[in-house]
Amino acid sequence: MKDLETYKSIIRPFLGEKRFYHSVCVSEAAVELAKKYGANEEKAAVAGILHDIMKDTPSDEQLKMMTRYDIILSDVERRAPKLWHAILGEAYLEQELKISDHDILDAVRYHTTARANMSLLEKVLFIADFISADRDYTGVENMRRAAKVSLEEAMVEGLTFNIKDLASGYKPIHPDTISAYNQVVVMYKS
Ligand code: DGI
Ligand code: FE
Ligand code: FE
Repeated sequence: MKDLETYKSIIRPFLGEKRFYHSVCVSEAAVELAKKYGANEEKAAVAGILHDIMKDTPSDEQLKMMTRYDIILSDVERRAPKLWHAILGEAYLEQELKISDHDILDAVRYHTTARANMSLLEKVLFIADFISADRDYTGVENMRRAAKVSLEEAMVEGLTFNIKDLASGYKPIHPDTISAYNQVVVMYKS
């Protein structure tokens, strides 16, 4: 694994100004959460800086790259282009950047949908993406409060926010998102 500054310069040409700044902010937020909740800080920083590496790549290019990496999309995934950057991101990091650390690869892969049985680092990145310094959506203060309470509280709030938002626009909800939601809600809210 290379150091954070090297990965910062690797992602720079892939991303616009705003997305690059977002990635730096998510990396910093992930380190803060890692410190608070005992995850590996170096892995949190790297996962944060790399998590959206494919986000500014045009959809048609993302599709071509996914074919190249033999990625087969489910029906829901095919209909939800916003999920592609996480799926493709993992493959790109593994195949091209030669990252072999599965904590980091999984954190990037599941940073958008989440899933059941997430690792500490997966949760840290998922939540860091919600509360990074560049975020200003309605409800961000509630998410920042929840992240101070516990990772589980933040997961419940984040997943509930996502599912409400998706359903209100009649968007398909990925089965991993539903599984993650059911698990945290059953464990921590009932
Ligand atoms: O890449 P970011 O914008 O930083 O954040 P992200 O990777 O969490 O992407 C958020 C987008 O992904 C947002 O527009 C909602 C969408 N999304 C998240 N979960 C699902 C989803 N879209 C669909 N269709 N289904 C999901 O389960
Ligand atoms: Fe993302
Ligand atoms: Fe992001």
